[in-house]
Amino acid sequence: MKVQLQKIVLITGATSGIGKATAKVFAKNGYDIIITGRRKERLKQIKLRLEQKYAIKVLSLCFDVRDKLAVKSNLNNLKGKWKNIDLLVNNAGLALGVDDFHEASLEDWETMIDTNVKGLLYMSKWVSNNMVKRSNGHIINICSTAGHEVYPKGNVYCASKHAVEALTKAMRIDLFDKGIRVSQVSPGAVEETEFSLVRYKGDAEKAKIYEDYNPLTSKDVAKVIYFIASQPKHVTIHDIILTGTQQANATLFDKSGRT
Ligand code: NDP
Ligand code: 8X3
Repeated sequence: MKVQLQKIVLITGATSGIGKATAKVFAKNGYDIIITGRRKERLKQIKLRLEQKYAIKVLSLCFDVRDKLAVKSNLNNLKGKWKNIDLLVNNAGLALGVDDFHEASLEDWETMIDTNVKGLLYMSKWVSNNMVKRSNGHIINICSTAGHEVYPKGNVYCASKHAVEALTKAMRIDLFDKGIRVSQVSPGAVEETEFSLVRYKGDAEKAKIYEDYNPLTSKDVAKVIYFIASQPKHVTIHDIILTGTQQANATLFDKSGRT
């Protein structure tokens, strides 16, 4: 069967890390893409670079996925071909803090839940509505090994990713008979991202967590997302769990040095 490529891809959180690498892979493969994030200048630069290098079209939308009304109005205001999103990559997300449960900050918890869970819900609700009308579409959620296992001091980040895992399944069972595929990818530790710097709130020393083992790179994950998206329409990949070879699960690392 001929592989059916989607035409319009929307990637949330494309200003850095996995989202940015994913935008590049899709651009390289000829897709027109919508990139989102809160940092306007970065979005502008990425749009310029991808359009020049790959001769594709990029639409950049600057909004916070936690802002329900901003999500709705940005999606409702899409014009022409951009209205018909064929692939939504729900990537925007973050961890904040590495704290024992009783000491963690309520504000950090709320930010993680609002971004990783509610932001994903807002995006998916409005995009899937349009997909159902066209009986076509694919949603790929970025989960984590933290969506399958919990680890010490990971409490609410792990819970938010367990929610993503549940929502991927819930969305699939409600959407599969309407022609919509729902998948997820669950990476372990990934470098070439701002994940650790964000988690440690800008403390570059604490954020150096990848020095004594080889984690995944953002490109490794982007390639897997592309693989999931480029399967023929009759194939749905439910989840791909991947880690660097020096990581065995959410807690077990070989930190004897980079191989
Ligand atoms: P980065 O910090 O590099 O990227 C996060 C992206 O999300 C940025 O583009 C950021 O854009 C965007 N973002 C964060 N909050 C918001 C918000 N409120 N509204 C809109 N955009 C937002 O980290 P990663 O690339 O690592 O993270 C991407 C996803 O991958 C996350 O869901 C993360 O949980 C997941 N993940 C990461 C792993 C890792 O080890 N790095 C492993 C497994 C999963 P901006 O700041 O411009 O808004
Ligand atoms: C990010 C990977 O191990 O920090 O989801 O939870 S980890």
